[in-house]
Amino acid sequence: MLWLAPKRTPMPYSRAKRPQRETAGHYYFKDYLSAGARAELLHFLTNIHPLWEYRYSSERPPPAGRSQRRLLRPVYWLGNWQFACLDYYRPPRGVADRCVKAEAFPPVLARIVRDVESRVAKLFPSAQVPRGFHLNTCLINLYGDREEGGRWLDSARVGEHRDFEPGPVASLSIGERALLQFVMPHRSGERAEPFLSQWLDDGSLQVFGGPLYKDRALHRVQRVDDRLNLKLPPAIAGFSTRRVNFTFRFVPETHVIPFERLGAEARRDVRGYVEVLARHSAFFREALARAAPDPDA
Ligand SMILES: O=C(O)CCC(=O)C(=O)O
Repeated sequence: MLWLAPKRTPMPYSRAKRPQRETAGHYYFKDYLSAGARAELLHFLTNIHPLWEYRYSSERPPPAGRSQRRLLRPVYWLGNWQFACLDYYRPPRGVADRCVKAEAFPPVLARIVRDVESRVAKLFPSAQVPRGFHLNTCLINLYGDREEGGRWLDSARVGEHRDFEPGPVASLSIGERALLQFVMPHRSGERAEPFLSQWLDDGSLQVFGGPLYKDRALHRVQRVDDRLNLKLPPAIAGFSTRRVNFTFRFVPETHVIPFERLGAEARRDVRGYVEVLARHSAFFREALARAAPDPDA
């Protein structure tokens, strides 16, 4: 019997043309992490206390048309903390009161960052690496299932977005593999076909930058495998982690501000989070001690 392939309906591509697969600007190193570094990272993770932030401040109403929600996953930041309620770092306009000075990288991450920076210097033309480039920011994303009303729901994904920090970004993965996709900007509600899909394996390093991957394209985490029954550290009430991703980014130091020097409104927005962090962190305890007390407390 003749088997006919089903007729394909053409994808409704948006205004932005989908590029052919282009690798300049995207680099993947499958077995990057040594067993020793992996063990050190897992040990480091057992001692952090991530926050499960809300998207907007509880001090101010969400912008028109938006509603308050918790992020899909708990996070921890090193170098500087970009609180969701301060709307992250968005140069050129969104730079003030966005990046709050945070703890330094532990030795294992400092070593990795030195190596990644030397790879970046070799992989990217200097025009794509900003002056003073230094991966001084690390976002630790925890992927897994969250408990809601007695049920466990898979929330291991990230919607399409761009990382606005200037220059290349690098990401290191531990645990179950994740499918990361790059898509071109498109009309909202339209399903965008990826022009590059990359499985991010346990122990892998991905680096991307340049005009296509960093400036024009969006990326998303489409899904995370669930095959190995992993429960990665740290222990978090109501959350079970099967993948951890560390992304390294560059924020110019002039835009990183200590908690105590935040504007009054931003300080009010994040004070509760800093108080929670201070329960386990001398760094944030000292930041709180230097800040003027909350006048309403
Ligand atoms: O988890 C990943 O691999 C990507 C995370 C990501 O897209 C981000 O932190 O901006």
